[in-house]
Amino acid sequence: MSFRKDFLWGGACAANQFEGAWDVDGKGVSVPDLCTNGTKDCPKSITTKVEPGRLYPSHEAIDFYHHYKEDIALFAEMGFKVFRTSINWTRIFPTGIEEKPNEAGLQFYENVFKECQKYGIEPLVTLSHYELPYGLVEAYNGWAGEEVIGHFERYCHVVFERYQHLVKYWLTFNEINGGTTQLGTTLSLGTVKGYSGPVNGIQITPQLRYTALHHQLVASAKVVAYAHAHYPQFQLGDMNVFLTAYPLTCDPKDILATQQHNNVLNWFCSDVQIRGAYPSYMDRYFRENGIDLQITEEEKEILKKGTVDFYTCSYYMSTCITTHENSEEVAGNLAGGAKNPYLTASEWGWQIDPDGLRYTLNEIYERYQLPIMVVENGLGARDEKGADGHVHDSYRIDYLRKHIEAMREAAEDGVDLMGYTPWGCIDLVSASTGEMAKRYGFIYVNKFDNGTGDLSREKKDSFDWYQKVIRTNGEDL
Ligand code: BGP
Repeated sequence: MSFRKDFLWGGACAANQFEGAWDVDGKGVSVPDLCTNGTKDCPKSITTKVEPGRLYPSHEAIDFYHHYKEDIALFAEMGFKVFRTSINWTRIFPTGIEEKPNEAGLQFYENVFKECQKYGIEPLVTLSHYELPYGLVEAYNGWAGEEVIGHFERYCHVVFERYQHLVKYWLTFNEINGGTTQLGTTLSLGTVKGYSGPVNGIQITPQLRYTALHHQLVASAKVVAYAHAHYPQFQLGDMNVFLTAYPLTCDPKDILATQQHNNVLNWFCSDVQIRGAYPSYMDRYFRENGIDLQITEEEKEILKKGTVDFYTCSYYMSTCITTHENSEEVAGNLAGGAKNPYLTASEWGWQIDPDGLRYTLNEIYERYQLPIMVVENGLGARDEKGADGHVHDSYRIDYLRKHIEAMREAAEDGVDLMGYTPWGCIDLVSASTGEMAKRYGFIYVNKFDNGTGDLSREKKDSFDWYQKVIRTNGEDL
């Protein structure tokens, strides 16, 4: 057994990390546009609130806005069946609050999706990928304000209507479970007004964080139910960052700590979005962390009605959990936790674990019995051009090959896998570092952190390799 015949091979990007053109054609300011180290175009009062010191060239990025035809042609050349991208909410509603959408923004995505259609590429669209309009931060403190739900619904209704004949697959919030962690707060919840303390350890209270996340879960359920009612041809998915965690030792205390860690971080959001209700294990967590969510009966009904059709996640790494002191921590790993002695890590401390992907996919499928798509995976690396002027990224091929092998094993185990979109299929701006230097693409973009580069595109070795993988439906790796 191997991959399904209709397996969706492709790649993934997000508007704020690759489009650039941050203020053209009526686009408003979104949260990531402000993470720019005091760029002159940004209101200074805001940049001091949002991670100053972090270079975030989302303003120009790789200028997909003006290169989309060329880029989609390259994706088509690789044989993409699907292209995951996101709609930047502020192109459609510049502050999030307007009653009427911005036609130029709507037209841009129509052009992009039609370009995909030209090559038979199915768009997979994330409705919100770290792109909250800053107007909604000012007005309501981001997702902490219940009012944002209504604004999100209006935005979704408009794009559903406009793209109903061009887009079938939708994801509501990128890595929604990132909002359970302090780290995910700024970009995913937009609650940048309510924190105090050091900018790199953004502190907002657990109460505020989980309130904001609750509003996202309700908003997601509302638009999923709406889409099911109005557009039966749509398929809607959730999207989680799956940070697989193993017990560091066989001490039962480590096993328990890992279970609890996984419940809150890896399962809570998808349990709500797939099973339609808050899981009981969260009651104790909320009690012990001073979180009091007044969930109304009406909201419970909404959550029950708005469950998704398929499960998606990003998967980059795994980590270990332990109750034992003096274990070695992993540096830079998004998941935190203890170092796994059996794994190597990327330069950024992300522990590379293809077997963990097979394990994780089995766990997810066992729990939900829904089709699964791995919508992000890949190796961030500092690509250097060889003497012949080309990037020979055998390390990336090696990483992807092992993860595709693991997916094939999972399919053999019985997991219903529907597709795979490796992250940053064309080089783009890194979300965690704000740099171009951390590259993931099959396509190299001549753009550098010091602002230089002519934005030209070049194929890396991985381009031809991935083309072959797609052509053989994952047989020839
Ligand atoms: C995920 C995000 C992406 C992406 C990716 C790689 O968490 O959904 O937006 O950036 O991680 O992370 P990074 O860019 O930090 O290397």
